[in-house]
Amino acid sequence: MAGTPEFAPQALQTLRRLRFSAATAAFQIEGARTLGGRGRNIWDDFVDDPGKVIDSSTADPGPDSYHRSAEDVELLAGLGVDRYRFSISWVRIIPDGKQGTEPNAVGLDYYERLVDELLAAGVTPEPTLYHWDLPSGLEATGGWLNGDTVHRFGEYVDAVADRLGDRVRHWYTINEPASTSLQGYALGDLAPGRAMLFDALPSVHHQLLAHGTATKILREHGAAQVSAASNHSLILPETDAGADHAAAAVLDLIHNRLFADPLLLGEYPDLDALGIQMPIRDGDMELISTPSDVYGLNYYNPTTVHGVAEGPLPFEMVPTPAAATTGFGPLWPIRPETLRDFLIDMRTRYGVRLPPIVISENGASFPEPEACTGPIRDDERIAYLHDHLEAVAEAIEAGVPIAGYTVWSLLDNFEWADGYTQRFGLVHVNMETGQRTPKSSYGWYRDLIASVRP
Ligand code: IFM
Repeated sequence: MAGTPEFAPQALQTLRRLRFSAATAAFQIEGARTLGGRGRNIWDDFVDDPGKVIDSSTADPGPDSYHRSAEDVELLAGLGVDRYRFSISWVRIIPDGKQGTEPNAVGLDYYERLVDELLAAGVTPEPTLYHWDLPSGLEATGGWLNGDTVHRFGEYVDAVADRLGDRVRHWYTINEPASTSLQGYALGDLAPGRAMLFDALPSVHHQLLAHGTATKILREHGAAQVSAASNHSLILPETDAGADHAAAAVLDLIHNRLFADPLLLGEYPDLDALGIQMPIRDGDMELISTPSDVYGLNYYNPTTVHGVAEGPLPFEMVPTPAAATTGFGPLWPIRPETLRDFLIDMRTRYGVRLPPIVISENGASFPEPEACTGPIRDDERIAYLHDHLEAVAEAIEAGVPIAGYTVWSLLDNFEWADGYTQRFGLVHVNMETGQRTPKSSYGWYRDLIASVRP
């Protein structure tokens, strides 16, 4: 195709070392919110609260993968990905999330069928156990602010591992704990929609404990690879002023190090300046830092901040200077070299404690129509993915261990508070009919994967 970016031969050679995947998440693609004995989660509550989702969409039916998963598997097989990162809905398995609830066989059957279909198609399943969809019954008792949620998560993981552990060897535990703590509990723009600012931070500790708990359980069930999927961003000061540098250091602390340090070093960074005390009990830090086989890292864009002298937070996010932006506008700039720089920083910060990184999400949304009659030419997405993969290759060449790369997303889907207004898919989905139409980025990713295979 004219204008399609090419990789340099050295970059292509480097990319041969990666395993390739594409990702989705249960609430964003399944629909069928009231079927199969499924219970309610915090996103059901969020979408049913008028005004919370920008276009009032409810994720149901959305891509309707609950009924159309066979088509998704066919698309994955056509793409030639090594793996598929999907998520399991907690409330399809334990509908009320509570202690002592019998696991729901219909929910387990659904995921077992999906796993079997993937394996039959030669695609390795890599499910995520928690992608933001906490049972509503647990949010009512404090959600991730309550340490008891960790035990309930352990029971759910046990039920899933009992059913799937003989076939699934690769797992993600908790997706983007930073988004849940910062946007869900501190600021409230994601479910559960609380706005507790720094009081939200115990939710960090409990999610990390849930990760450690799940890791132990999954290992007992023979898992070969377990990891959280942590979202990170390179934080840039707006100017060289001391106040902007100080603001960048604070956001780097609470967005990046607050999650990576305990996972990789077994300790929190110094939080005294923020007046935060984590509810740490004996043995917690060992559990959280149970060695992971890989470090799952979601990366989309850098974040630029400006120091704020007085206010509830010591920083304010401002647009990053960039040649181009995604469908989200100036706060979601396209700066691929910041992925390379962030990966190199990870290696510098964590040295030999850093296991191979898997890029567990990377991708971009661009304005695209709801209905399409033929393939959509999404050259901007191709350029975004190409340039970020080039950044990954450069990081590998600079000595960062990187084992895999995952596109977000296989399908257009429900983009949380942004509803259907942001489309991330390699495959266009008509949200009225569920019809799937591969975009040109699908063909591009397929050809790239084919070209780096022996
Ligand atoms: O859609 C989300 C996904 O659920 C988590 N990571 C970021 C994606 C794009 O915003």
